[in-house]
Amino acid sequence: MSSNIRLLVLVLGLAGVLNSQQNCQNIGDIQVFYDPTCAQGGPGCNAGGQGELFNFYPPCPVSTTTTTTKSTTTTTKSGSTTTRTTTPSGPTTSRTTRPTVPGGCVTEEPEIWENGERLVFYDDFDFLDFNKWRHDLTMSGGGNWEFQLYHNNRSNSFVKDGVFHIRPTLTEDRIGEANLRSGYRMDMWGGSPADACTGNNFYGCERTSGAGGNILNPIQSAKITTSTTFSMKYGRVEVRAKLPRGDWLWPAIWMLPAKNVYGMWPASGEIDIMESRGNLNYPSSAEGGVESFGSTLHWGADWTQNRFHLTHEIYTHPAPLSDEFHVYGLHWTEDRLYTYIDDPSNVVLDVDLTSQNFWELGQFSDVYENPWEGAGANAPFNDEFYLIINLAVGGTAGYFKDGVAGKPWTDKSSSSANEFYAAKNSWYPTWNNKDLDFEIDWVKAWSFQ
Ligand SMILES: [Ca+2]
Repeated sequence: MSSNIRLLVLVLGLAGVLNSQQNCQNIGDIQVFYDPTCAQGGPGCNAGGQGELFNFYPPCPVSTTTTTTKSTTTTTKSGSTTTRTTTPSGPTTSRTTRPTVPGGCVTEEPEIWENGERLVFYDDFDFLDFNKWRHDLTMSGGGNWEFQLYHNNRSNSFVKDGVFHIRPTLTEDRIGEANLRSGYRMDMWGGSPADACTGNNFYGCERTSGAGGNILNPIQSAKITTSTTFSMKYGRVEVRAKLPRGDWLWPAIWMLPAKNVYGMWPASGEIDIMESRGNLNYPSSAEGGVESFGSTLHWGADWTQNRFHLTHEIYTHPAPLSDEFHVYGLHWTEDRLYTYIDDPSNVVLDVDLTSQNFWELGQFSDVYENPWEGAGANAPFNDEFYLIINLAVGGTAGYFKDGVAGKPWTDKSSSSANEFYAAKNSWYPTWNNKDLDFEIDWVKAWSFQ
């Protein structure tokens, strides 16, 4: 498996080198091919990187082959994509072709099967791959008036030694405390597509410190998503991660609907694989701190009617989840959705998607329309969702409960961020530890077909 992935990465990397006109590099012993049917670009480099003018490209793909080891095979075609499925699922190999070069040359992405499941997304974080992830850029606070802003900055999101880190920092360290407090206009609108603010709700793209008496978002952090690159319907997700330790940190691994086919949140659902509190001493009666995490489905006929408490479970570990890496998993079929830690047998949240539909489960008032009318018992969890990894701080939606563990702000206050920041001496020292970062070793997703 891993060698195939490395090969794919190698070929993609090679294409980048060979298509460059200016940055010829010595590519050593890597074999390259001259293929006139693929030659579309300008002058490239020769194999030794000496700068002679030839167009070298990775080899055109070899012929498509499909191997199945079980006898019952069905074939479906959709456009140029051919998929062969063995029933029941067993070790199979199939390939998908797609044109990538004008003129008909195609490249193949080998399909990788593991235990009868097809790998559809994989990132080992050898580098921060912007073809897989995009950063949110916003001060909107997740709709919860959380205290962080999200931006695309290697101080807050970076790869080191094959591990992706999200590290919270103080905004005052970038703009100064006086600017944090008053008269400083933070503009995240951006000037190009890659810079563009991703969330303007709740004044997410532009704020001025001191307006309304509030400081700017006092924390800088990061949120990455596959919203524009990858989504999936049914399958399995695993994320190997080490949770952050520090008061009022709120790390999460979750999924949102790619298309909102049943309407706005939470009508189209939300799948929270893992969310946790970074506090070391947070009472279990309030669902625990860094030794615990929650798995939750959010769904409802209206944002005021979110019935998440009916599909919510807490897992508590014998030790802080910041001490070691663990695998946080989701197994999602048409009939059942469950989350787990480390092994699929360690089930956390388990939701039967067949016994009743979510309209019945939620017992909604007739005041509301059923957004899932005629859509199947598992709606809204029957469409594409994309992946999200983020580290939030604080907020006023009740995730951190008023009066618990010395929480220095109240949710109903009109200046909760000020209250949080005024108590910096109580929480910032807890961030001064080697486990502050939210660390992700890898992310994998499989399809069952
Ligand atoms: Ca890794």
